[in-house]
Amino acid sequence: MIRRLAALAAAAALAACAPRAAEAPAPACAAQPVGEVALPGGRFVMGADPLRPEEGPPREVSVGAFSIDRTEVTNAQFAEFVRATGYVTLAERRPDPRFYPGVDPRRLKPSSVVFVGDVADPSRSDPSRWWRVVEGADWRRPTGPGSSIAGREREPVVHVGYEDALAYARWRGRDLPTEAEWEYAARAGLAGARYPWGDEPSTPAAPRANHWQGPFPALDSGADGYRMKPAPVGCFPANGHGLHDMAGNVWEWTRDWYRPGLETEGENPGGPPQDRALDPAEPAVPKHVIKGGSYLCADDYCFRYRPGARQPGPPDTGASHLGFRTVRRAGS
Ligand SMILES: [Ca+2]
Repeated sequence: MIRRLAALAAAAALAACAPRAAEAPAPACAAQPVGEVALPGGRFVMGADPLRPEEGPPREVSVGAFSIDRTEVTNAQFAEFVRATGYVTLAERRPDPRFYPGVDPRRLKPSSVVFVGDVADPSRSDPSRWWRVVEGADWRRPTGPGSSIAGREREPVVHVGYEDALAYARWRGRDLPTEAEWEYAARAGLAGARYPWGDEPSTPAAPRANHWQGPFPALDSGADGYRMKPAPVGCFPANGHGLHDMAGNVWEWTRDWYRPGLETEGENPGGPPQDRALDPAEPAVPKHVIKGGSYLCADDYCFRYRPGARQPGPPDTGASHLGFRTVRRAGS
């Protein structure tokens, strides 16, 4: 629970019962893209044009050939995994008191971090106002008891911790991407571009990603068709590699350990070793890099639905805006 409560601070940077606002019609997305895309790999500039200190300095790295899922893993796909294996996610388990010294074991209950919103925090200084640790929230019950994923089978699975995502990937004979692989896939050859599709912003007339429109956390207008919620995967245009939702929708786990600044180098970089992982806001907890931003990213606050953006994710903590996709490396 300590980590989950502390995760609220990290979640703040990632991202209100906000007043109801007119919601644009959802973009047409009749057919769900499926399968994977084989990428040749190669050299590219990672962290190009950094807007925040942790995103740079830019550096040229190379990745080998790999395939990557066209979309984020969906609730339907994760349900198939659970049916086949009986897997129980971290959020569904009672946290082990050994890993939470100093916490009353009676407080350690299955739970996850849910965005609940707040309209009354103009300073945006207290993320606990719009995030809650909700007992009983998990991938099947995204907002807690009483909620369900019925009718949301095509949405990305959320409330999955790092080991949950990795277990799914292993079941499919695959892996989670390294940060370099993920960013190479997201940039799709557009060197230095701000977004996976280029430099022009997404607009309500031609939305390119599911993010937050309006002042955060007071009002998401939903001008992209999805107000304060994930979209079904593949509803927004693919990038040049045929990959959907590499910006926005939900954050995605990567294998790399997080440090505040790029240190990846050379060929097939995998980030620093675990003992060098560092989130300055919570130095005692090694965290993984998460990429891509989410439906909560607003231009006036988070603005991290960009390939170069990165955040630390506590491995034991899922959230209502965090999912993943998988890769398979050539020869593996
Ligand atoms: Ca949206």
